[in-house]
Amino acid sequence: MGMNITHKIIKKHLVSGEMIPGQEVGLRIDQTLTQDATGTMAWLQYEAIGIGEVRTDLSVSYVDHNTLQMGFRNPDDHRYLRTVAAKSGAVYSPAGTGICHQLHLENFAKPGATLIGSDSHTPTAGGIGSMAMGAGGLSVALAMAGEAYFIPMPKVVKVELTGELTGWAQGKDVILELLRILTVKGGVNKVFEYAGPGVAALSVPDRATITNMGAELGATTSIFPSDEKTKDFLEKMGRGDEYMELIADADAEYDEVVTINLSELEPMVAQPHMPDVVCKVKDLAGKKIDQCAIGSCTNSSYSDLKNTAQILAGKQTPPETDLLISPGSKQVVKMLAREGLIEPLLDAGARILECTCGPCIGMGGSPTSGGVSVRTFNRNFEGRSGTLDGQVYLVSAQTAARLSLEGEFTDPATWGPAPERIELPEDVPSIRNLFVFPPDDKDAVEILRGPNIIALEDFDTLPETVEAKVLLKVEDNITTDHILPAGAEITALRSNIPAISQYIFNRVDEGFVGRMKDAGTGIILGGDNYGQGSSREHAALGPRHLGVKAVITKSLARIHRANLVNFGILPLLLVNSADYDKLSEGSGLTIPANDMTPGGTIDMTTDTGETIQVTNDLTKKELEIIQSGGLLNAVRNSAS
Ligand code: MIC
Ligand code: SF4
Repeated sequence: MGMNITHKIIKKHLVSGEMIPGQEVGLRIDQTLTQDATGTMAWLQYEAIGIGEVRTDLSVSYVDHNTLQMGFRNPDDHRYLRTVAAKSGAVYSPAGTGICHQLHLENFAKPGATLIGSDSHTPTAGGIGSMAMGAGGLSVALAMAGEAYFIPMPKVVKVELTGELTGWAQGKDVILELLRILTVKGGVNKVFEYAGPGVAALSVPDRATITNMGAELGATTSIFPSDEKTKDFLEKMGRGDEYMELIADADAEYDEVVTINLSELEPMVAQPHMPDVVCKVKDLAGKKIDQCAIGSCTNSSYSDLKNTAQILAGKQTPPETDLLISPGSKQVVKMLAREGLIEPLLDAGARILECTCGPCIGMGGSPTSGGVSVRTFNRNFEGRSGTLDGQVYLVSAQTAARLSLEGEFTDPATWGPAPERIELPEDVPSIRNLFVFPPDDKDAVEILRGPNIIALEDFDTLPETVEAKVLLKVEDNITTDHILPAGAEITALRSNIPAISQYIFNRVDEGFVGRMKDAGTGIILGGDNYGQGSSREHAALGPRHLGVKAVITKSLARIHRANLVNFGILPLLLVNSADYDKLSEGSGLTIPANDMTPGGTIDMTTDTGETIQVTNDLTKKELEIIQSGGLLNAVRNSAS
């Protein structure tokens, strides 16, 4: 029987387990990436493991999320990341060089390699045929130390692409269509593998947009074949020798199949406040637009911004509509500058920002009160823009550029001829000199810290019986942005768990932290798909610091579930979803934690004497990790 691409890569990297969907597999990891917002914790944990030099083929530490450097905390973080990378043999990418995923695609990602990153959009590198997954910082730290990465063996979904993109339809519209069909929880523990006659014409940046936003399906990752387009991209990036062909066998089997006819696609838009609330752009005609933002790891490539410049050339945005552009990398900016494409952007009224995440994570560029912001990003969760009642819509770069001129949503049928589909130039300029490669003499490097960089505390083992109250009850699809918001003020505290913990759930329920402090211990009750979105392990570390012992839900998102395990919080699943309604804030629960077995069911009792059954999907190893108080304790125990 033939193999699909996902199975080929997993087979080559398998260090434990069997490739049976749902069973735990351990994978050897070739490359890792970290970014500043999650990276300081990841690197502190890496130091705590005490391994010396990284044992991967390549580890890169990017600074792209918070580069505002307001006050000492943020620049101290950057200096720590630079020095710890040099000491540990990792490559460092300074603030402003570009967004981690765009830079990794251009400079380091390899077909057939495994990559994990402490950022949920690491699957961007799937556009070049890497098996690239988002992970918690501790999992990345362990991978840097040469340990395997453990995941439930995913199901493989074949996304059969037929036809060809026409008119204004772009790669972004492919993934928006998939989100419309499958929803934000449709991809948990699945890999989306793209195949079919429609693949050949899609450029690597278009493919990367699609695999990037596969994260919004909750997927383990998404991947494209490595073919002639990949070869051309790598050659133009000066990395032709890293090309290898990687295609599925003709008789490859898949667990599921979804078909999308590219010829039928038209410009799509995700409406507030979830990436799966998708409709056609034309359906919103007449809605006024206050702001357009072009950029982010989803849509900030040379082709996106060249098209933007072409669309804006000779025109100007109306005064009511702000236009912000954050290019994905300095390489993109160099290409635009060389071709005279910066001037039309400036003349149109665009504000060109640094090559960073910027407005995507609420680092400036927040919309006005209740303002409509049309963005080329991947997430439009409530409040993520920094404006709690901001109305964020997600579209392609070409759609955003066109709409920025109109100041309102209009029907694409009125937009005139679509911009050309852009190929990379033959002589792509290099920015390799901007990366800081590790020195030969690592002993001479001193790791520099700052007063806001606080080493991780030691956590207790799990009690035999958990007795605590439900101190927060939340609904379905709670994101890690709900659990711990981003933005400049809070993100500056990512290296200081006691300080950042004070913001846990503050936009959902301001009283939660106070209740946790009064009680000293507590339980969170969630609905379906709890913890979707970002990989930030602070959304588990913060609750752990406050004393949360268990998170009881109908279902959990993959990366957040792993983070709960890593920090010793019990992830329990209601056997009967209807029991969710029986519990409320203040319900007292007794959980016989010691009676738990992998996959087994236990009876919790409530303070009103009711019995509620909960189960778990933990492996033996994961259960042991939780019982020892988290993964760092478990690693230390096994070393002693
Ligand atoms: C995001 O897009 O939500 C982030 C900010 O990039 C996060 C990482 C973080 O919270 O630092 C992610 O996607 O994992
Ligand atoms: Fe940065 Fe936004 Fe991409 Fe996250 S989704 S890595 S914040 S650009």
